[in-house]
Amino acid sequence: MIHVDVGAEPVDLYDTVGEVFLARGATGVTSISIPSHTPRVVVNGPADGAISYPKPYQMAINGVIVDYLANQCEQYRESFENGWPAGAVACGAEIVPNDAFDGAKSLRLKGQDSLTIPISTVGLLRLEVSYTRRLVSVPDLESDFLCEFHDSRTWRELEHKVGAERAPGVTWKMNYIDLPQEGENNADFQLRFRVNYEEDAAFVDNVVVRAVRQK
Ligand SMILES: [Ca+2]
Repeated sequence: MIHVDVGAEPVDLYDTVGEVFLARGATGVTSISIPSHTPRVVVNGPADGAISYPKPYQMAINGVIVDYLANQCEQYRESFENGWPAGAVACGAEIVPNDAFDGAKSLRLKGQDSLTIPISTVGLLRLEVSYTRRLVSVPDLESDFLCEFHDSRTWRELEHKVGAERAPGVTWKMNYIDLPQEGENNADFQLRFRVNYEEDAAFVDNVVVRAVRQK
C-alpha cells in the first residue's frame, strides 16, 4: 500500500497496466494498493472525465491520451460451423458447405435474403466488427450487399457495397469497421447482413466483434 497526496481537487486514479480505476473522486491523501508481482502505472485524471478511444489501442480521458495500449480483445466470433448463431433470425439465408473462408461452411445470401444476429454489447466499449465476404454476381445486374447494426431505435449502415464480381476469381475480402458509440453498452444490439441480388449470391464468414470490456 502506498499513500499519495492528490490535492484538494477530486481526481480519478487510473491504472493503465491493469486498465482499471483504482479510485474515483479522490482528494487529499489517498491509498493505492500494489499487490505483489503486479506493476501499476497510475494516471491522475480529472474526476468523472469523459473516456474515449480516439484511435485503436488509445484511451483518452477528456481528450488526453493516457493509455497507448488499451486492450481491445475478441468478444464474439461466428464462423457458421455449428448451425445458426444463438437467437439469429434468417430470412432465406442459408449456411452452406464447400464455400467457406474458414472451416467448411459459410453464410449464403441471395435474392433479398437477410440474417440478423443479436449480440449483447452490455459492458463493451469501442467496438470493431469484422467479417469476410465474397460477393458474386453478374456485373451490371443489381447487387447490393449491406452490413448494418441496430442501435435499439434504428438500423445504421456499416457497409453498403454496390456491384459485385463475377466468379471465378472472386476472392474473400476482409472488412473491419469501427462502430459508432450507439453500438456500445447496448443490450438490444443486433448485427444484420442483407442483400439485394438479381443473380448469384454473397457469402459471409468469420464475423468477429472486438471491444474493450468496461471496468
Ligand atoms: Ca466458416
